Amino acid sequence: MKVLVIGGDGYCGWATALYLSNRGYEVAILDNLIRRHWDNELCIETLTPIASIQQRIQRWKDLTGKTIDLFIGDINNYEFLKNAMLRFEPDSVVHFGEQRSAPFSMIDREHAVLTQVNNVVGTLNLLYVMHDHFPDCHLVKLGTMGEYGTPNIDIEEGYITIEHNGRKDTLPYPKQPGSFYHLSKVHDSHNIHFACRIWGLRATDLNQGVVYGVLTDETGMDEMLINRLDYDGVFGTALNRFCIQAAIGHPLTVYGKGGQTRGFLDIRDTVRCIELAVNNPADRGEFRVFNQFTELFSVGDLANMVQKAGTSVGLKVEINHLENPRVEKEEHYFNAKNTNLLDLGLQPHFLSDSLLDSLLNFSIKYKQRVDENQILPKVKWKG
Ligand code: NAD
Ligand code: USQ
Repeated sequence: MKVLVIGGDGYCGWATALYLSNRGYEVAILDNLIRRHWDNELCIETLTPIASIQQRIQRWKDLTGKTIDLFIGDINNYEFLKNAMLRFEPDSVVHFGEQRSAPFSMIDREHAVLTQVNNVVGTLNLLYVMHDHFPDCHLVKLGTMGEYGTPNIDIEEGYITIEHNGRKDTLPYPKQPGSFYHLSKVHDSHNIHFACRIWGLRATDLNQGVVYGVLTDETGMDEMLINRLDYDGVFGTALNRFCIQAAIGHPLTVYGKGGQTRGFLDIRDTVRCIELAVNNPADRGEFRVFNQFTELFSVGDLANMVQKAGTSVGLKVEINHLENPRVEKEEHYFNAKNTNLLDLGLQPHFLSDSLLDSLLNFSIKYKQRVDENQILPKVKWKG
């Protein structure tokens, strides 16, 4: 099966491209390398030293004999996207290629507009290429758990059945996202759902939780294949940041009370979930939604777990409660369903088993690369 990985130079995309290639899929990566450019603009760097995409792909070929095709360009450029798709002729497109940081989208008007145009227009272009040239291709789109926000009722997988004034219907689950970035994902979901309804496309929206970890079987094969690991206040995510903070002796940066609860998953489960979605395509006209996370934690729980793991390897880990730069509930109900991927055969990795190996030890290994000035959050939701 031919799988095009859009955003394949990024954190989730690179791990996924190698995993699928290793499992015998014919893989191509499409990426405009804009993430590397944004890092340069913000003067930030991944903790791990990543090679260029060309070097990465060459080393993969040298090690395994497997070829990954490369298309460098922007999916906001319709002609480029169409031509790349026509050349590769994918059976499935896995779409990771978006601006994915909530703080980045909240820097100012320009970054909010950039985020929404990049994400919404890119996805819309993809829907049109599929409609015009690949109506049978399966779109596996990375959405986010944050589309739902933190409602005071259980979160279903995409849809909810509602009874109202004596009538009943199953409707898209209400969305209350917490940033212009998370909103871009909601807009994408609506556009994809609409394209499935009117054109009969097939799509799976993977509402992924926060991903942690850096090691997969493939990226661990060689230093040149190493994945990125962001720890800065813009692109770094909660648990990855806490481990790196623990490694350098920086107090853990819990925002506010720390009761913010989210879904989390190991990057080794991200790649497996993608494979499960690709292998079990949605039907024609179906807009399928899976909640892609394995465990729920509050950020306060995470800080305590990192403190405990750090102490076990001789680190002195302090926890700080900073004034919250975001506008979000800090204590709330959160109970989300995640049975669809488990039913397809996902066997989760659990954080309690992998915190040290997959994350803390990596953080310790590369800690001399940390720029401490990039740790505290600088972007505030209220401007
Ligand atoms: P990333 O920034 O590491 O990778 C995204 C890649 O997409 C980058 O290589 C970037 O250059 C590319 N890209 C962006 N816009 C593009 C465009 N217009 N044309 C071509 N390429 C483009 O991000 P990530 O952490 O790997 O996230 C991948 C996807 O998964 C995103 O859609 C994100 O919203 C989603 N997601 C990520 C997480 C997480 O914790 N990292 C959690 C849930 C969902
Ligand atoms: N947080 C802290 N301290 C930190 C960093 C974050 O307390 O140092 C808190 C935030 O306030 C928030 C929670 O941790 O309540 C999650 O923040 P995050 O930065 O780890 O994740 P988020 O902004 O939600 O975004 C990340 C990815 C995004 C993905 C999303 C999945 O960057 O691409 O869509 O996780 S989810 O959160 O499920 O929507």
